[in-house]
Amino acid sequence: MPIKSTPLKSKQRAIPASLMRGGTSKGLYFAKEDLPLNIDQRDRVLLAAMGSPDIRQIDGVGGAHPLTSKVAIISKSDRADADIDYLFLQIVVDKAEVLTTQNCGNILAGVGPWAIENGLIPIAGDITTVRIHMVNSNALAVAYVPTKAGGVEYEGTTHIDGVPGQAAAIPIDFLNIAGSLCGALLPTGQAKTKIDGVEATCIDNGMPVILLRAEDFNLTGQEAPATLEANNRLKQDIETLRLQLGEQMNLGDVSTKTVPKMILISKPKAGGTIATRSFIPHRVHDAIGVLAAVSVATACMLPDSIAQPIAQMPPQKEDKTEQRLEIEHPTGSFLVDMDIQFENGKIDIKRAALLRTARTIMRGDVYIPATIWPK
Ligand code: NQM
Repeated sequence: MPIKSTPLKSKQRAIPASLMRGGTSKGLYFAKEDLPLNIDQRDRVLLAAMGSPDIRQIDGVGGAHPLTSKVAIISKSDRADADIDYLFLQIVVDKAEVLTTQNCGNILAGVGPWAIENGLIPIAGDITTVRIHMVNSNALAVAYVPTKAGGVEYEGTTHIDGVPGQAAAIPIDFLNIAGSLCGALLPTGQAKTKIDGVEATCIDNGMPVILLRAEDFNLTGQEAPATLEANNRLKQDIETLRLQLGEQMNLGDVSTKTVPKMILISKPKAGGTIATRSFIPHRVHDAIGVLAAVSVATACMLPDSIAQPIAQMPPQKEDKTEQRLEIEHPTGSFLVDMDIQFENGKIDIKRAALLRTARTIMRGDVYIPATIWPK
């Protein structure tokens, strides 16, 4: 006999939520009004929903990895230039910490579909445009969500590396993301910074990242994430540089922050622009973050960065302003369209655009013990 869905007579607290894949990440998406207003209480609720702190997140829906322990909180925006506000929260797997410093461009990919499916944005033809205010970095993104047959269309023919199969493309444009958290595109004031005898490029075009040459650490740059994660000496050296450069990037003490990300760069091996291995900042990404890829692509175009001599730049497109850069990562590559103009020594970033896919996996209530947020 089929099991009928009946209201749960539970003493737990039920909170409406969707479990979604956004790009190569996964997490819970909430309406702001469904969570406590008080931030400490909100964070306790999110930790319980995900099952943190616990390396297996066994008592919650978190996937025991930073890329699957993420939350989006969404509401209507009061801004004239945005339809919705999106706050990203990283739920630390093994610590009782909820971090809001960084933004996440992968979870962002699910925000437009969620806003449409939950009635915040009306469908507007075959493609519904959603203007998103990214609260963490106070920057704007525009997502073009396929909505052909009166609902969000998830099936399609776009493959993104790091996700099996194909899905409907969600093109995303980023508008004013330079200096998103550091206040400047080149927060150390230069495209190349020397520290402890190593040259680095510190850049923030949507995500603060520090680029380092893989060869400076006696690596090829093609190592598997697990090999890099097992190299304790390397992780220590990279963290020492991160703590020092984090201060220089106007991020203060970054010992408990997830930014800046540390990215080892090397010559491309698969016909792309540059090869990467990203520490985010302690686990190694199986692919690369969206805004991290935009920051790397930007560095490849900057004279004097350590990335430019390594990058194999693609030919310019016909309109002569935009270039498509292919950022290689452990499970494939990531395409970023960049339009950067240089005038009188000034860098003018006109546009960064890319494609993601997303999918609603489950929708309903996530349950937490009532003692955490009494009814
Ligand atoms: O850089 C992982 C991810 C991210 C962040 C991380 C991201 C971005 O892959 O915009 O998407 O760097 O922590 O989801």
